[in-house]
Amino acid sequence: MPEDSIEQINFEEINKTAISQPLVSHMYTADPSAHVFNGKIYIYPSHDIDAAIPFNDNGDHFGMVDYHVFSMENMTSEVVDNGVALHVDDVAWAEKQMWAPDAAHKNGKYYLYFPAKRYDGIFQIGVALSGSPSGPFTAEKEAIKGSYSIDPAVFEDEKGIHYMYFGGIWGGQLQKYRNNVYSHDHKEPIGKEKALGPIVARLRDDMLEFDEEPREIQILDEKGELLLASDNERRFFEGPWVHKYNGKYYFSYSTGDTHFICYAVGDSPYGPFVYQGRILNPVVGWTTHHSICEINNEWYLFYHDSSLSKGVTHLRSMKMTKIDYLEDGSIITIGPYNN
Ligand code: FUB
Repeated sequence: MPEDSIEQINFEEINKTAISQPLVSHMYTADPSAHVFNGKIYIYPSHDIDAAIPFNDNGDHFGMVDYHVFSMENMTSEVVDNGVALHVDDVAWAEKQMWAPDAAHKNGKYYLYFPAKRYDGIFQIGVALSGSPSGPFTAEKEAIKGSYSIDPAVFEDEKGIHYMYFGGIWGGQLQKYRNNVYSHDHKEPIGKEKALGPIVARLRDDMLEFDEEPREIQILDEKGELLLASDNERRFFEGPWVHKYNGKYYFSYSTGDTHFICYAVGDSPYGPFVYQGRILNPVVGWTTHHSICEINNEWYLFYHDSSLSKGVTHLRSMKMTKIDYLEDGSIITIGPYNN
């Protein structure tokens, strides 16, 4: 959403028609990754602040410095803020911009995965450990070897194998990589060039490193062709997430500059995934970012918007709403303001 359209929005009307309200209002939270651990709901969002950094296409104004973990006994109970779970000052390799995190659980340990900028301005993904899902977490000394870009999302399959999905273009720097190698000269593909895909890598058994070379995921159109760079209403921008429903892998993501959450479906955690449609129409604020979580046999979308801050793009609030599937497995598109 262009910044200059903010004044046109009637926030009272928006709030009246919104399908859900912020989960918390004592602080700004975004990019919520939700999980059920030991029968309880845990949400791992970004913690938005006003870092007084001017807006730009690199997203430098998203100057977050720490994470809080939120928990809920069930879908209707109070949302508990468990305090600071990890601060950038306690991460040796990271300088700034603690962006969208995710978490995983294995063998009684909890792992917080997070992107941050190193001192040379390059994004990498780190991991921090805790004995509790709500933290506090202790970060590993180095970022995950071979990781790059932003927005880690970890999916666990039925065999207990974990896969990390990551990547985001523009400020997320994915366009600077080809075959996992950085070059300042690489640019975002344009026009009829193939769009860049998100990246996936299986995690090692100890959850601290990749167990294989990261590989690029293919998102195909209905004819089996890779989505093109010019197809910006469908191509991957950032915010990957994977869930499994009725035996199929659902890969969902943000289209960035066109502000949709879309999804594509495949038969393997590595894809290819075939584009299916939109899950969420644009929200107030430029970014859109989500997670999908099954809770008591129902499926929920966790997402954010900037309505509480009256449209300030980097001051967002996490929300949740139910997802409905049709019999053929397609997801009914959600209009965040009943639109
Ligand atoms: O929160 C910072 C960035 O904004 C995230 O990493 C992106 O997905 C977008 O939501």
